[in-house]
Amino acid sequence: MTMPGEHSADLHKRRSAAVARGVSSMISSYVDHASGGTLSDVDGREWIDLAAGIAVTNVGNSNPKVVEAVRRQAERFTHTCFMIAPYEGYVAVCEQLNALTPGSFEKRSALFNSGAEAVENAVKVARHATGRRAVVVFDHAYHGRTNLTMALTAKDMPYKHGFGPFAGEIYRVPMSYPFRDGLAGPDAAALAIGLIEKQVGADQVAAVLIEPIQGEGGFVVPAPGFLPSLAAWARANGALFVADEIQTGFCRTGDWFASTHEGLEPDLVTTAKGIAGGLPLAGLTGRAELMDAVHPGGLGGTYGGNPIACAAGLAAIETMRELDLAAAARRIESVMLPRLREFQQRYQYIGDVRGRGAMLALEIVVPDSAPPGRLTAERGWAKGAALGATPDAAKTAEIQRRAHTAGLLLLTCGTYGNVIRFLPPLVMDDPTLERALDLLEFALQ
Ligand code: PLZ
Repeated sequence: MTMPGEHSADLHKRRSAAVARGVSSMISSYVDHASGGTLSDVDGREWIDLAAGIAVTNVGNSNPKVVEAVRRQAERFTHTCFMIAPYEGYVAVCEQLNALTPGSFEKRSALFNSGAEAVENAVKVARHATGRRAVVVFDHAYHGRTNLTMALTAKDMPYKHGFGPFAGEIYRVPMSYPFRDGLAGPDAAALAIGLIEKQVGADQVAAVLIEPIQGEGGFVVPAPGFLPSLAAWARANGALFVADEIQTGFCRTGDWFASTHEGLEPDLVTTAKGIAGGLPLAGLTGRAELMDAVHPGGLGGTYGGNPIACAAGLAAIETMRELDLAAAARRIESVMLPRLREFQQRYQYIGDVRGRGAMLALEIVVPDSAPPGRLTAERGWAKGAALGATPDAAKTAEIQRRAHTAGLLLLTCGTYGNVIRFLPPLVMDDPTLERALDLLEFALQ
């Protein structure tokens, strides 16, 4: 961790006396203001932002349209509770979600405060609509920190450690992880499906819940064919296919949603993060007959779809459309990916470069543990060969520390803590992006 400036150090003292230790921060500098591509701390230092608040500020921080929408709505009314006295903003956000999520069938949506809450409600709807209980999730999955979503999340430390007992009827199967399993998508799916059928029972499954590209678990992009095979199995067996698009959604991967990439039409989709330019808002969208299976009053909450958050959401969505931020994410990929591959050629400890759009990552390994053919990157090596690519979490942390010292805000992720991930705001301009890559190169040296 970098040495904080004077004002940050003062704030840190106050924080230590006031804020619970369990809530930690990646850096010890305190933010004063932020924009489309940078954060400035209270001591006047600037950071290039490759975090976007964990894939939230896709339209940039304090995006002018979002700020104006928030201001106007705050002046009209701040809260009524949609369950008490409804308002247009909530309806309009649901209309947008229904139109933008994949699938041309009739849809309905409901709004919540956080990603975890949206996922919880996906499970509620899936169980209610199917009359079944089992929920299938995957290795490395991340779905939240509430009790039910901790059960859905894979990783013990820090998310689950000491917080059990967890909710029941959750079953975990292997994820397609090309760098580590060397399996083609349909083969990886057959493995997962075989386990579901033998250990859970096909007719017991309410939902197969998956991140189309895993976020916290390591930016794991499943091999082509994995997701379509699972979706087809779910359809054939009366289970719902549920896509958690909380991190991948809202233009992040070069389309409105990552499911679109392989032509998936999930029965239910969860959204949050990028939806509202930084205000807390989350959505659950799905086939009308499934969503409407729940009795009136069965879904809701005091703040879900708060009017200010909805106004911000509408402004953010309009901005994504106007600026074509899906194309912007593809452009970010075209700028970043060649540089990342060049780094991979130079640094043997970069085992894998992966991701899509503005959701890219490097997996850091112990070089000698990797198979010799690794750097050709075409996965021509034998099945499972990369299992020898020992994760190097210490080096990953060191790279991150060096980046932070140089003024580049970088996140890590992964079950083994050895993945460096890049989540720039989608409005980041090319010079800032190039500068970020130069700083990354410095950190990698
Ligand atoms: N599903 C796919 O990525 C949130 C969590 C950070 P909430 N990811 C960032 C942390 O350490 O708490 C996330 C996600 C996916 C669900 C969630 C949960 O969203 O808004 O944090 O509840």
